[in-house]
Amino acid sequence: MGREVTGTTPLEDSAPQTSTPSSVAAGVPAILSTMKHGFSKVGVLSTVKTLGRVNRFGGFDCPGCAWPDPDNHRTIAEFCENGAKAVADEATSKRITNSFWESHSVSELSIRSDQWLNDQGRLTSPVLLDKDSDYYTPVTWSTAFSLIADELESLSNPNEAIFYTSGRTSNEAAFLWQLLARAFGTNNLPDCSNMCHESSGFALNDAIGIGKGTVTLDDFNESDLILVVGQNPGTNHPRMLTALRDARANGASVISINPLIETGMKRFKHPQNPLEMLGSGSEIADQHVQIQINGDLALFRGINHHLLSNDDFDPKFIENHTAGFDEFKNAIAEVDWSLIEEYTGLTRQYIEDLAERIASAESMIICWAMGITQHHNSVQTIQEMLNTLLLGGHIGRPGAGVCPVRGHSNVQGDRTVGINHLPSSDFIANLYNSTGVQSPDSHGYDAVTASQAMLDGDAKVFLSMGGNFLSAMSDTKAIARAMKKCSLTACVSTKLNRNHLVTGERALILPCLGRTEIDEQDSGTQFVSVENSMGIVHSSEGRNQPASTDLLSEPAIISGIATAIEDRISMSNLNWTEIISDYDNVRNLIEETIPGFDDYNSRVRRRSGFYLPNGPRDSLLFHTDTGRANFRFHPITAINPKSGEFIMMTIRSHDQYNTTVYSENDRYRGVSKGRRVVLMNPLDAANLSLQSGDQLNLSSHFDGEIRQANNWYLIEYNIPRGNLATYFPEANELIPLTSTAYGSNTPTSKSVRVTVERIQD
Ligand SMILES: Nc1nc2c(c(=O)[nH]1)N[C@H]1C(S)=C(S)[C@@H](COP(=O)(O)OP(=O)(O)OC[C@H]3O[C@@H](n4cnc5c(=O)[nH]c(N)nc54)[C@H](O)[C@@H]3O)O[C@H]1N2
Ligand SMILES: Nc1nc2c(c(=O)[nH]1)N[C@H]1C(S)=C(S)[C@@H](COP(=O)(O)OP(=O)(O)OC[C@H]3O[C@@H](n4cnc5c(=O)[nH]c(N)nc54)[C@H](O)[C@@H]3O)O[C@H]1N2
Ligand SMILES: [Mo]
Repeated sequence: MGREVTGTTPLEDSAPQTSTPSSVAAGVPAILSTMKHGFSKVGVLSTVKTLGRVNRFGGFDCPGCAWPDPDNHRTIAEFCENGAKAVADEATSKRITNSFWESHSVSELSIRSDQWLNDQGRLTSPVLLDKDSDYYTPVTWSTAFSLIADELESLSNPNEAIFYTSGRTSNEAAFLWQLLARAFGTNNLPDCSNMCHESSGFALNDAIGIGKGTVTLDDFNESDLILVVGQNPGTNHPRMLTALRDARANGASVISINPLIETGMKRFKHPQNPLEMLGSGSEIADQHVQIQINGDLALFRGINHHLLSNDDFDPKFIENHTAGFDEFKNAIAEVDWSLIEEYTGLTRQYIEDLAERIASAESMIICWAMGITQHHNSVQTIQEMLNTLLLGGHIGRPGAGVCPVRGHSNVQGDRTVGINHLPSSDFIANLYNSTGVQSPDSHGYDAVTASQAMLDGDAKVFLSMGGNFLSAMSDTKAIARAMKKCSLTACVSTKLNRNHLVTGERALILPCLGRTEIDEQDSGTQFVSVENSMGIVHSSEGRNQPASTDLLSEPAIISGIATAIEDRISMSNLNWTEIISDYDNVRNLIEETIPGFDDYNSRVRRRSGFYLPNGPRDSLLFHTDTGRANFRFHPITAINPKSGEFIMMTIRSHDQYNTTVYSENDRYRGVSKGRRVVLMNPLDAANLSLQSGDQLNLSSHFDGEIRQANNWYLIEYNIPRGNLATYFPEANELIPLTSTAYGSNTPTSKSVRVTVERIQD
């Protein structure tokens, strides 16, 4: 029996419904939506119990996003609609049992929607898809581990194996995962941040010597001005709206810079505040800068030029803490305003007025997310925003700094503890001293180069710790070919996803415990730890009964694989079973390897955890080539559409978590009952004699190649002319694998050149 699978999402056969976008975020509809998702999946009583444990001291860390909790009052669990959905999705009472695998072939499953796949519930026991079979069948854990070990042993070189990580993985599991990869002999550790904030890490490391943000939550209360650039917190970081609301109440201004006027940036009603629920809510942004897609480098160049021309900068800070100022100043003494206006879609006057607002702020924070990191010039854009902060001395003082808002709840922690395809020599030496494992010093693959290696036959075993690489990566059809060329693909997962269906010759699904669940090991009940977007490390302990008695924890699965390999080849002198019998052992190894984790086991048991050291924030210390914060100059660029082309961004709807689709409802934007939609400016639509509801085919253009994806529904929407928006992951097949950001190699998910063609009915 062969398998017929494509990897792309199925077409939709009816037009979506549309309504006016909402004017206020959260409020009663958020509570109703939570109840609908929670009660239908988990049941009434369990929903209330489970939600009561999210982000409390002694409870588990919300798997929703990486936004931090207030340091001292985590006991009052803050209600968050989308956090609740993420929790309910894991705590669902539905199960995928052995009879499911008997009655559904892989070919049949592959034509189901992402929502349907996720709706089948939690995975409950390990299953194997054997050579030429179209059906997964149950296997024991020990068979699964030996099979992985057999495949790894048969490789001619350790670099033919890939160890992918997604950012829900705890510090403990992530540390062990990279230890396994390195003990086996490879740095092939691509991870979801390669598709996410890699551009931020790259730009910040080079400019300020740390790849993370420099603010704490308290800074929001002391800030004069907060820029939220390329980010939709109402959907993706809902608890950030509380911080923004409080900042406004304390006198800050908030400016949203975004091609869309996102509802969460308009007004917000806190669902736990009865007075707000009755009123019209609080205004969040006092200005919406409706910039064209990828115009941000040009915008900040215009701003910086204006600040310098008017001597609006902080000479003392620049003198004492920065390098490269004179070069930067000279390089931007003249700017081409017509180019800036063309790329931003804003007038010179408008940009100069904005610069004046920035000049008058005593303290400023710049927040950003995927709207900035997923373009060709992301690294350059981030460094230009940083130049704005450096000009005003907005680093390392209260109310000021950089705030790249992380996505997955522990993506920052995973990187901190060693998930990195480019390990530093210090890290390699420390790892050797603490574990005896000698990491190779050659660079491993990132997400893009790993895909190319699989396509070229240079990598043959793909192992993934969480995530859904197939659907999360760009160029879905290419990734599907890459997966199919592998001899083994094996995914450690909680829920069914498309990567389980587009596989190597053989495939394994290894079901694991989720954050919400009790983790018992030989020494007793364990907790894990995570790092949020502001560098605070804290514990997370599940309290629900596991979804099945056959689940293993992520650390136990890694230990199982490692032990099976050690049976065949000598890889390390580690006793993997002993290490995971008590996660304190893993934390001790982390403490010995990574600076900043002193007394890990005692400090992580403190109620609010502990802050990792942060040079720029703590003491204006910059571990850069110059020992100072670097001004960096880059020429203005933007993705230039050819005549007839649009620039398309691929974004998240309100009811999805990355590739996991909860429902076909994007409530704030007024789109429901369909996801295969294209948002287009009404004037552009009229120009092409199109209107809402029309069906379109989309073609993307890159390097002389054309990719086509058919049957999209047009929705006229308030978006700049020449720009389009579609949802991820449906549109990923249009994003070319080799179209990536300079420096960070992140797929350009927000800058896709496309043409549209109407389907005649
Ligand atoms: N509920 C929920 N929460 C999540 C996630 C989820 O899927 N669902 N995902 C998590 C993850 S992994 C991440 S990384 C974050 C993602 O969080 P976001 O970055 O907020 O997610 P996106 O939907 O990609 O939104 C990007 C925003 O950038 C804007 N944008 C696009 N292009 C440009 C541009 O060129 N310039 C500017 N200025 N703006 C632009 C879009 O209009 C959109 O508002 O959320 C995390 N939290
Ligand atoms: N076009 C486009 N593509 C994008 C983006 C975009 O904006 N546009 N965003 C990119 C970004 S920012 C990111 S971070 C990536 C996300 O890429 P990934 O992290 O690879 O994808 P997710 O959809 O978050 O992974 C979902 C799967 O994780 C598994 N899972 C959930 N919880 C757990 C757990 O606790 N343990 C384990 N082992 N597995 C678990 C479930 O099986 C679920 O099906 O996608 C990227 N892709
Ligand atoms: Mo992300």
